[in-house]
Amino acid sequence: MPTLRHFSSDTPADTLLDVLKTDGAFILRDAVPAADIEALYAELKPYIDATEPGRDGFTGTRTTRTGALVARSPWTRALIQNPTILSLCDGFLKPHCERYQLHLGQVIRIMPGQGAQPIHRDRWAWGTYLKGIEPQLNTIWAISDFRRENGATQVVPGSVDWPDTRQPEPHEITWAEMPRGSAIVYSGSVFHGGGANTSTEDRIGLNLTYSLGWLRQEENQYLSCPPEIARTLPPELQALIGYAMGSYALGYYTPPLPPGAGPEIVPPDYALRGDATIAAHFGDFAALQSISDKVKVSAS
Ligand SMILES: O=C(O)CCC(=O)C(=O)O
Repeated sequence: MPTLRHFSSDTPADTLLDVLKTDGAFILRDAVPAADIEALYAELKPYIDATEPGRDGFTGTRTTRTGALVARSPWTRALIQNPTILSLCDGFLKPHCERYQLHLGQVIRIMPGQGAQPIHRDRWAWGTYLKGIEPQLNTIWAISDFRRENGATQVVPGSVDWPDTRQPEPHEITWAEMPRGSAIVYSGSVFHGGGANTSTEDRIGLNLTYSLGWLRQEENQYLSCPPEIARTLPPELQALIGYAMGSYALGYYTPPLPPGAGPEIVPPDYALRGDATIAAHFGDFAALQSISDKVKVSAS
């Protein structure tokens, strides 16, 4: 059986990035103290308990998926900005975009009796159109211990370059066994899936994923965390969930006001601050300049 490598949070980012690129996944061990995981779970439990299971074999009829975590859970907000994970996003995603973004936040509770989820790639959220680029970096934080019997994630190390049509043989699959407070970090290209829960306890994981800022987010953050809640968040988190331009022209909007009552073209964070003095504009001129430099077209 293949294995996943385990690392502590103080491992150099370059080492972790190399493993992410070759193995497609690793375990970040004991990255969050037990007391913080307790507090996070206490905050989320009422929402988890009230969530109905999925309706099909992929989402899992004995699995619940709970979202809107940025809006609902201050502890999750901290985890989204975990410095080790953000430095990995810097190395893995930032070379391919002006800005990366939160793609989704979801508590996945695999209950006793749930069978194994079909093995898949998370990047298939965008179909199979994207080629030759890594669009996504993912985490599942262990809120309960992850054991093979309770549904630890199935992973196929080294499958990042496989054709989309290849399915793993049983001997190519391993399980992301880890104590609570650890996380599996995996690329959008690695084959994986939820494990079967043959135990009598729930397996609870917090799935936080990040994607290139020019791609559509899987969880629509503008609806899960609308401006009235987003405006209470720190600016870095506002930008991470999407209240910032994704590039020079990506993500602007026009406040739908009467003629002359407001600016015509503003970045999305205008919805949070409503700065009446803001001049109508797309994004940062530097973002335009960086595109023009690459394609050798004059921006002036
Ligand atoms: O919960 C897990 O272990 C993995 C879930 C997963 O891969 C998915 O739902 O796409």
